[in-house]
Amino acid sequence: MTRHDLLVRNARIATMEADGEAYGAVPGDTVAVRDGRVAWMGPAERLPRELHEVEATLDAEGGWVTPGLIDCHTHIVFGGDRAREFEQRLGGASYEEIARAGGGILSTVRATRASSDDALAASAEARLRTLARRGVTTVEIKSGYGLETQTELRMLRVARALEERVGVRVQATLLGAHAIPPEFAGDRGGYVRLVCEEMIPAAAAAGVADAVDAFGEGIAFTPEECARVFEAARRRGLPVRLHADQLSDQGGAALAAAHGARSADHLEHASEEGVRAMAGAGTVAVLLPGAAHFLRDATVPPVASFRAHGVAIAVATDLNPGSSPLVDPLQAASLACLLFGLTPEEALVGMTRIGARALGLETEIGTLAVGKRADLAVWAVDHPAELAYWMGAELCREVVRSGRPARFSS
Ligand code: DI6
Ligand code: FE
Repeated sequence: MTRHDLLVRNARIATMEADGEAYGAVPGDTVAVRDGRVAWMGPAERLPRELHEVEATLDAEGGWVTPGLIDCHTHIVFGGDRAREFEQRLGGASYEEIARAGGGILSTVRATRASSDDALAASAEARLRTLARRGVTTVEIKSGYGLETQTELRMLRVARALEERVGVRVQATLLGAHAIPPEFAGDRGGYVRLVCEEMIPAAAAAGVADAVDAFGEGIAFTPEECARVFEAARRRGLPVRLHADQLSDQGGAALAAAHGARSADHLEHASEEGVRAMAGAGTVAVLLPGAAHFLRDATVPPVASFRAHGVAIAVATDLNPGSSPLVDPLQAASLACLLFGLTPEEALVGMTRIGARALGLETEIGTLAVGKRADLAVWAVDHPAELAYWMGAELCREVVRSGRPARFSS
């Protein structure tokens, strides 16, 4: 027996698998874990004999057990904050105006370049611990506030090291194409070449990136520039994703699909044609309602069209200092319902099963199924819809990662 064996008792079980009961609910009150993986689920009286001899048990006290939450789009590692810009925006300045005046992402770039690795790690760790306490067991973290090879790699290393420090599974994504840094103002082509010819190869050689992302936007990178970044990523065998059609329709959804992107993210302004292309390519739509809320943008992504064409929908926090300082996965689920019209079940499936797909991890995590990693969250709720219903409640009773309870008592 190893300490990765565990029995979760007195639980109600929402597997988040498709094609069954709502929330993938299954009968039974017990989840048995062997060697960090789900070995069996069902009623306690039918627990197979060989699974009885388990040292560790966890009493869910009648609450629901779900897969651990997956926050598949964050920018957790950064220096400083942008609270002053928040004041400016409330005074009437727009996000784009602040960005064009050299604030916005570039103000975080200045703060990040000036931060030590230890300072970056400490502030990111605090944010990640908050997410973890609130049920997150896997997080994707983007670079993108270095905009020079050395600092981008530094961010990716800090992100990866958080896996060990916090115990949350981390996927690191290179977002060198996030903004044009000041030293390349007037030489966009030169910066895109740096991303393609130096940054992506260096990140691939160092093995510090799981994927490559780009910010396709009027204030950021053109479709042609994003395409060049994607081609460089493909040459190094790295999967791609895109910040697409957030503030305007740039054809981002179709661009992401054409490059076989795992996901296109935001999509408030995505066209019908783009949605159809995503469906054809199997590209996941990652919705980020925290950004829409924080930027006070009432534009709603084409959710009915995603449903009609069978585009899978994920939901994430987009935790970042400028457009979504949201450190709460269930608030993201709640906002996805209230602002974008998702059902609570869609929002929670989007933070589990589909979040895993956006990261290419769907065979390992994202649902409760025999053989998958025993990453799970135990919730003090009577119905799974409560997870998207309460605003700001602390509902997570326990988190289990690969069969090990995390115990957040300290
Ligand atoms: N994700 C991003 O990368 C940008 N917007 C978004 O939703 C900007 C992040 C920032 O302002 O720092
Ligand atoms: Fe983002």
